[in-house]
Amino acid sequence: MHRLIVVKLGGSLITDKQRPLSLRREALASVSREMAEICESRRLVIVHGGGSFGHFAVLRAAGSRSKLVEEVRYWMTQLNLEVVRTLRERGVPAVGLPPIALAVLDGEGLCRVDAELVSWLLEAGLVPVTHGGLVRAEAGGLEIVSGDTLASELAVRLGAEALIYLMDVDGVYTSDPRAGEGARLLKVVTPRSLDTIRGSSSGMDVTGGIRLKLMEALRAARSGVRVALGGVRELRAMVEGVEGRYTIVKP
Ligand code: ATP
Ligand code: IP8
Repeated sequence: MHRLIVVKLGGSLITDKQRPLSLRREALASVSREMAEICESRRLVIVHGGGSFGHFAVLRAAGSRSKLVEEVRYWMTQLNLEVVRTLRERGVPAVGLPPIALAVLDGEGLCRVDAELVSWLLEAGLVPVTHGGLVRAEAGGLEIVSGDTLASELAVRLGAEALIYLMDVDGVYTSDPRAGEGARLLKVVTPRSLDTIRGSSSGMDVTGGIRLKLMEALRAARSGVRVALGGVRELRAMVEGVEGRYTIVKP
């Protein structure tokens, strides 16, 4: 079997998280070209974030559970369709896969994915494209799960060669690189350095921003997956695991 890469396309990369419902079409097109290139040598699973669609939809629901389901399903489906369409235009055999059909939250609140379904799609030569959003909870009802969590769970369950978190910045910094001067790019993040990292997200965000991403990255790294976080420019280096300007996560 070909080696497998799981890529989380950050909502900060494919949308403008400062402005509701704003797609970054050029960024999405250029990342889709890179995805097509990865497909030439690897199997690929893509998870995208909510960006200014998902996080906006949650805010728009203003605390109503039924509105939350309605708004999040609608806007995340729209975003997923845009992502899948752009990938297909670049030659990637992308198949949208809503998280509600893929994952459940177990009794302990842990996210469990249907790895068999994803394996079947991969065997068929397809590229599953799921996203952060609503999943069923065993305790009842539907809950929001971040694409960061789905990506790490998929990478662990499918035994991925690498898990790559693509963002609109070059990796993890000592503090938010957009918030002012002085932020330094970290080459390596370990559990020990986690508490020294400052910052949250690039705009509207309800799932935990950079902190959740690092917790999920560490969880996958502990299971033996190679984990990198960075920008599109260094994607190939991250796929091959060679030196570059990005962050790696070590258990
Ligand atoms: P989504 O959750 O919508 O998929 P995402 O995964 O791309 O979005 P965010 O959760 O918004 O990403 O996190 C990335 C953003 O976090 C960057 O745009 C950056 O400005 C901001 N940020 C805050 N603190 C840091 C930090 N210490 N290092 C790197 N980025 C940081
Ligand atoms: O942006 C959350 O997924 P994330 C999706 O990957 C939402 O954290 C808020 C619907």
